[in-house]
Amino acid sequence: MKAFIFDLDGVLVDTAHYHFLAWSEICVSLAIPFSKEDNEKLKGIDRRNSLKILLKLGDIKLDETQFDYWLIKKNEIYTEMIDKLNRNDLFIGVIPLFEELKKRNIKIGLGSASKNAKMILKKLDIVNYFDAIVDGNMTTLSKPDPQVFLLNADKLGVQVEKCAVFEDSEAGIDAAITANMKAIAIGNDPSIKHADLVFENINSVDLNKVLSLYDN
Ligand code: B16
Ligand code: MG
Repeated sequence: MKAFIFDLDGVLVDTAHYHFLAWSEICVSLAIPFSKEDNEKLKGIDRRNSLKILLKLGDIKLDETQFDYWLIKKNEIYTEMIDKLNRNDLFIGVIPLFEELKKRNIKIGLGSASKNAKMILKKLDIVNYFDAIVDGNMTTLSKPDPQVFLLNADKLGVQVEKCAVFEDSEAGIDAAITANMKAIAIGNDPSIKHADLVFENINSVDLNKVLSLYDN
């Protein structure tokens, strides 16, 4: 039994861009200099830890109440931005790949750091494709810790060596490697080049190349 576990933001849908825009607004309010390069360090990192990274960047200290205020604010901005998300926003190639995996009896998992993952899957109308969903509400440790993927393998009942993880973030690729799973990078950022395979986007995934990573 094999399983392919997909990250959500930046792999199946371009919500990574909205995370960037929402954090940019927060950074303007807090006068933190924030670039696209800085944003790479936030990909795959949960909300709390993302804010911690940004505060360090701006050398800012907040008390707990202020910290929670900006967390809530960021999520309000982000969820408003993705309010109109629908099936057309899926990256090209997602549905054909999922259909092919179903045909081949390869299980499909979702491994996302996002607490909004289920809501997004519903908007995209793809919930039914997944054999197991693990999101930021079910984990206590953020990527690069492998918890999100290990929990997924457990739910799927598939051995870690038989799982391939599709990720756009350095933290996610590192998590997959630590989990002893096959690490498939999606995108062209230099920080994910150390994956077992790299594809520019989900539409260019070569299934035979991924399957050639398996012994059988
Ligand atoms: P939320 P993924 C991650 O999702 C994003 O890459 C990351 O930028 C975001 O901070 C994190 O989810 C938490 O998201 O604020 O919606 O709970 O890439 O692991 O699917
Ligand atoms: Mg991602």
